[in-house]
Amino acid sequence: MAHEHDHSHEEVPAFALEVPEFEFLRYEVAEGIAWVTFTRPKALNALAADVLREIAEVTEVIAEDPEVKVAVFTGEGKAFVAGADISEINALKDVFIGREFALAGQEVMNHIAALPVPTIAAINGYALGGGLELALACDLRVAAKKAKLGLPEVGLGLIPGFGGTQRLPRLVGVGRAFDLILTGRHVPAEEALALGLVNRVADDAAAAARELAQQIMKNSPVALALAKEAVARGADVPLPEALEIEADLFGMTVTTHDMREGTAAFLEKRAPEFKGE
Ligand code: DAK
Repeated sequence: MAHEHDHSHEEVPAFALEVPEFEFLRYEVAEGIAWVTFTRPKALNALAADVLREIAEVTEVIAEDPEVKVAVFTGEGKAFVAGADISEINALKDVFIGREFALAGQEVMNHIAALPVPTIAAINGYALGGGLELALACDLRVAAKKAKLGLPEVGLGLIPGFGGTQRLPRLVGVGRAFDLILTGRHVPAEEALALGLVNRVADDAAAAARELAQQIMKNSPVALALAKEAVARGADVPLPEALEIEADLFGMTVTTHDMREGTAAFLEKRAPEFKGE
């Protein structure tokens, strides 16, 4: 069930969400899952500046949409996203503009990472350069068997600039990150699974992402948001401070309706009905 984009009616219900028109992606919400599909398959969904702008916009829509419980990013055609747009990068000359370019891209990836709902990259095909960096900004990654993942920037005389040199070692460890970043090779899905770079490999990435989202959505939405916050904030600070963050957020769970309901349902041997409160 997609959101209606019809703005022609005078009377818009108070709860209706204003969804902007997108040119390079499709936004749909069905059964609690927001699907963001990149729709520029002729350019292998490369992240031109206009595409990055739309991704930033769609993260705002997702964050404000109360119907969304999980967000999935995926691509049309044979690529998830084949990187930043090489033709735009080729025109860059100035060191400061280059830096601004990286900061702008990083900010978009940060918007994805900061989404309050769990996020999944359904990697349907090539996830290279900026495409892999986008997938790394998601909480979970599922890859189609035929997918290829990599950071080929050094082969272009570049380095990853949308978070790849930082998020990849945090996810898979420095040694494995060096392998990918220094060779620039395309890693097949099965190897990506062994490296811990993806969480699942399946014939159909979107179907696997839906299944994963459905498992996640059985749980308390409040607990999911707090768990995500604990992992995200804890990852950037020393362990003693990280454990304090965990304790603070744990403390918040005990005041929620969802915790009363989840624990009561267990004791009463029934399925919980979470309200997300
Ligand atoms: N950008 C622009 N166009 C792209 C593209 C890309 N990243 N990737 C593919 N395309 C275009 C191709 O040019 C081709 O266009 P036409 O010739 O049809 O007009 C079309 O998409 C189909 O691609 P191919 O014909 O190449 O398709 P194949 O199946 O033969 O090959 C491939 C698929 C994925 C192996 C190949 O397309 C490929 O190697 N693509 C480039 C992958 C890549 O190197 N990606 C990393 C880009 S670097 C920075 C910050 C961040 C970054 C850079 C700088 N600064 C701060 C400065 C991040 C950089 C990157 O992401």
